Amino acid sequence: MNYLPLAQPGQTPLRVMTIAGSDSGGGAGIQADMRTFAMLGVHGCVAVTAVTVQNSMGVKGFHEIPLDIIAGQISAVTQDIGIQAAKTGMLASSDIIGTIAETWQNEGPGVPLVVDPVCASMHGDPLLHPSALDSLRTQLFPLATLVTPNLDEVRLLVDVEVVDDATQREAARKLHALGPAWALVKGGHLRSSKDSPDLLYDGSDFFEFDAPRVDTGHDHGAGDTLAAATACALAHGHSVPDAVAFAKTWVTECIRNAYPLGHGHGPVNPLFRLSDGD
Ligand code: PXL
Repeated sequence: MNYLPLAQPGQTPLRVMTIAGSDSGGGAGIQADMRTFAMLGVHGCVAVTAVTVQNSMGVKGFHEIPLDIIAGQISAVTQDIGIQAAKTGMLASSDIIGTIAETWQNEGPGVPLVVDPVCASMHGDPLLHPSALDSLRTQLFPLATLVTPNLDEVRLLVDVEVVDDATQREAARKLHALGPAWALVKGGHLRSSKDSPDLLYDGSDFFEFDAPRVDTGHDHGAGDTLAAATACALAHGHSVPDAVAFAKTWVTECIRNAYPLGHGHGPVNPLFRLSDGD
């Protein structure tokens, strides 16, 4: 695959921030984001929103980080290091979303923001309080360059059951109406298709991205990885369709190279690039 250009040794790379939760099992969340950032040659910065207690079998619980510490992490980084893109993942609560939205309005204008509206783990364990859905819709989505829900998140956010191309388009329209510049409806969970068709919409044009569905049984962190890679490509100045195309290729390779871990689901594997001969 064609990668993003790397900084020269000693040169400061582009910086991308993840605003997301920690996964003690190391498969998803900020751990997944930082692996993709590193493997794509950007310097990753972090605002931790919550610390989950989890392993390959599921999420046992989580602790939310105090609001001033979340806002402080974002401001400390933007005011000193500077970032060229950011992504959000697990945000846990309505208060956390409100804090991030307020902080981003001060610190983030002009910086591309990818909002991955994480609601639950792949095991169905909640990662966002149901009362926070409205804050996502009304406070964070209008600030987003791109939102990247999967089909379960689409159902919760805009009440559309995506079963085919027409309903995927309806979902994209409803998501876009909530205010993001672009909406990506990920089709990875669309069981009626043998592929993984993603649909991108900017209010006027639809862009389709197809990739073969790779069923390894180990795809923990796939959504995080797609959003993280998209943010990296946006940091490099790519258009949203080009950034999504790049990220889709990246996550497909990460899924193809996933490995078993523990007794449950293993993670997608960005480290495949180390043995890629690149
Ligand atoms: O993959 C979504 C996700 C994001 N962030 C954290 C998670 C998960 C899934 O389990 O644990 C912290």
